[in-house]
Amino acid sequence: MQVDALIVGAGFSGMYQLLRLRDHLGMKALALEAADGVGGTWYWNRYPGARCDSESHSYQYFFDEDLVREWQWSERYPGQAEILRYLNHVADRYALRPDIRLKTRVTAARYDEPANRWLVETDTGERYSAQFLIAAVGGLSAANVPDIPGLPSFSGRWYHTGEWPHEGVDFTGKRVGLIGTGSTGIQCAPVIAQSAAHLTVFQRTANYSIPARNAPLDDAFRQYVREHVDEIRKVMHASTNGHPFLFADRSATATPPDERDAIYRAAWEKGGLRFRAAFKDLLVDQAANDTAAGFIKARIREVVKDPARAAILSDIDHPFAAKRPPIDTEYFETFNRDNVSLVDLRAAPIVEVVPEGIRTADALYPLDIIVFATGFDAMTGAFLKIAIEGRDGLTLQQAWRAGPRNCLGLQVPGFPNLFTITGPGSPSVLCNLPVAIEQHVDWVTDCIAWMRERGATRVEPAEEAVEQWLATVQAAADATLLPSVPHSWYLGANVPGKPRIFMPYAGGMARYRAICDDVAAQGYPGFVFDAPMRATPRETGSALEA
Ligand code: N01
Repeated sequence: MQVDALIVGAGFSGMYQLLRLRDHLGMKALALEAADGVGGTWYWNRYPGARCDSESHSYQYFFDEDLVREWQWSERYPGQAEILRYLNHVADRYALRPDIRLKTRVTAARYDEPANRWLVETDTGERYSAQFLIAAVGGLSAANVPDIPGLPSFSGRWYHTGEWPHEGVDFTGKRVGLIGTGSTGIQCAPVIAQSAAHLTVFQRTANYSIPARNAPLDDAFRQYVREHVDEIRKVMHASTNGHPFLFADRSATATPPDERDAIYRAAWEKGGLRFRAAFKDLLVDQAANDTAAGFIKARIREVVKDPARAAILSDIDHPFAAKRPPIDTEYFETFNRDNVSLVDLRAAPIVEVVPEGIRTADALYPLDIIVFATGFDAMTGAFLKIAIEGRDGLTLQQAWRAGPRNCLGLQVPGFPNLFTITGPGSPSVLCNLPVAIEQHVDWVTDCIAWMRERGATRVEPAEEAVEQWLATVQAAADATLLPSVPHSWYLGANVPGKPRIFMPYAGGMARYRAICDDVAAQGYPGFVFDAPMRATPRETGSALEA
């Protein structure tokens, strides 16, 4: 089947890309989706307690103000089922379903240079040909199950949170082992503990978490959102992480300790990711960060009654928010329950899984169910799972062997007319994702429209621009504490053999948007087209610098 544009994925990004290309540019566009429903992340991540850490009024599309006004979120943070309902509503409201093929996994895509088309293969045997290929596959969609010896021998059941069974898992009367204390493990532990006979949490790296303070939304707040759509959007676009609040313009180190403590206490009571915005220097100054870290560790020790457990949970080895900061509902309180135990894997690592359960260096833990909340082959995994072959037989695996290389996180050299939505090298996972997604999709759509107006049929980034952008991404990371955590998935450290490169652009969403806007306004310097409108090298230099 021949189309103008083929989109891989029908989550937040794939659906919006389909809408923009089809309805705004009049292109024949088609989205291929492996699942048997739309929703991407929210289709797959059905684990107990799955909920978004972004506030619901900001975790939605903003391209259509009517859509914002008509959808009613029920809670401060939307749960998985509600987000999936929302995305299905979007699919229906904009009549996207006729142009989405479900249960169709893209397995391979090869660029045919003479024809200037992408030839795409799927697991259903169907073949597609498209001028543009848009990978809207998500940065956190390739599940990472650690290669623990003996796992196949386990006599119970095991599950990864990102591939959760649709029928759910009944923990009643079961001994459950949970591996992983990232955002996901911290969300699901309290919920599993409510129904399991016993929950054993296997902690490798202790983690910070801020109380989410989730609550039902009242009519007054919903009314406020309906009346302030434009203002809310403006704040999200001006903010570092795409959230509907700005970082306070004050320094933690310059604030007197009593005053600082009162600010932290208020932020703790308010809850959520807003805590991180209490001071402007938490992520750039170790001394400032220490004040936040100290405050949170003291709260953990206050909440957790058993001093030995409190010590293990608060023995955190990295700066606050230098790994993705989780938010929770009664996570630390869960360790006060009689049916919950905590295993410190730093003291005694997992050795193997045996038929009866998990054996660490010093004990055997009998289990009926193991839950892996062990994260994802983040940012690159989902792209690399597809056998993508660009010009001259270059595969994406080869091109990214030493780490992802691209320009603006949007285009890879040697892969003409391939666009990656929220790819590595863009703010992506550091941003409230719908904001990052809308910005990328709009940029791609505008670029294609610009090409069509000028008769260009092919675009890819110049090597020089890619080098410059990689340097910009590295410099942005180096200006923060983020690359200082050796075991962070932002660096690819959670997947054995993965190159250690800081992957997301850490210069902030607002700055990134300005760079992308500048590139577009200058006629796409750094990108090479097959029509005579190439930008000058001088322009190339200015637009992509940090
Ligand atoms: O995954 P993670 P996640 N043995 O990689 C541990 C998004 N998200 O699914 O830190 C023992 O952060 C690992 O330990 P360590 C969000 O962007 C969004 O929790 O590597 N432990 C860590 O504790 C988030 O950041 C929402 O030492 C092992 C955990 O598993 C991203 O998803 C909600 C291990 C993995 O933590 C990923 O979060 C939830 C092993 N072999 C999540 N291997 C929203 O709000 C790994 N671990 C939208």
